[in-house]
Amino acid sequence: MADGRFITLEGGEGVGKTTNLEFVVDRLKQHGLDVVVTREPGGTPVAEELRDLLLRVRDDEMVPLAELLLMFAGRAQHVEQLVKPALAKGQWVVCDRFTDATYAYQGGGRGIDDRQIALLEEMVQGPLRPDLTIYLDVPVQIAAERIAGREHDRIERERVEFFESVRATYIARAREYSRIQLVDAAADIEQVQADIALILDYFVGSAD
Ligand code: Z5A
Repeated sequence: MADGRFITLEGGEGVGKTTNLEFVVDRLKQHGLDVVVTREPGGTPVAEELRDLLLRVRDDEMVPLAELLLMFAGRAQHVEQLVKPALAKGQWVVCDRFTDATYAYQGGGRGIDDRQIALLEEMVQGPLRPDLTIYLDVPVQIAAERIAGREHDRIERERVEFFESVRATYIARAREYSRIQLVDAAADIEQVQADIALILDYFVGSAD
């Protein structure tokens, strides 16, 4: 049986991950692939409960280390119960956010040292890393305008500087890791999806 592949979608809030997730899945299915769609935080019942805990707006402040550990607690459940078994069955796993988001939000945004994140990444994932990451890049102001009318969760209520640091971290990681493909997602949706299609078709072609 052919090995599965692990594809993640990343970006700040409002960049179009939800909008483009379905497009990614359909494109992979057109290639005849068996696709599983999931998300983080979340993806399994326990991890979805932790997601609720992480994103719910409350009066009591959550300290950055607690936020980091909860992200990885949910990831441990998700990786063991869903991601690894699906990959072992030869399925292609498409995940809305993964550990690059931890480096961007808890690292870039909250200021937690990358080495602490890397320790947890190793503990929870072992050698598992995404095979391909599509990073949707949109300037913070434009993304904020796109989701202006929505109710914001706990993390979405952060200041502009927080989201600028998140974006800068994603861009730096896209320069560092060749698996991370940056897409200009401020362009119109047809152009964004044409760019995503090119990346996916090339990736699928080279994965045979
Ligand atoms: N988080 C973390 O801190 N650490 C971690 O390790 C992980 C996550 C894994 C939940 O993520 C939060 O968890 C997130 C990071 C944190 N918090 N924040 N901020 P999420 O993925 O569930 O939530 P989100 O990032 O806030 O998703 P979102 O708000 O739903 O945004 P989106 O899915 O990227 O955007 P969208 O809903 O597809 O599009 C937004 C609007 O723009 C919509 O009206 C679209 O029609 C429109 N749109 C989309 N594309 C275009 C283009 N190209 N042009 C014009 N308009 C467009």
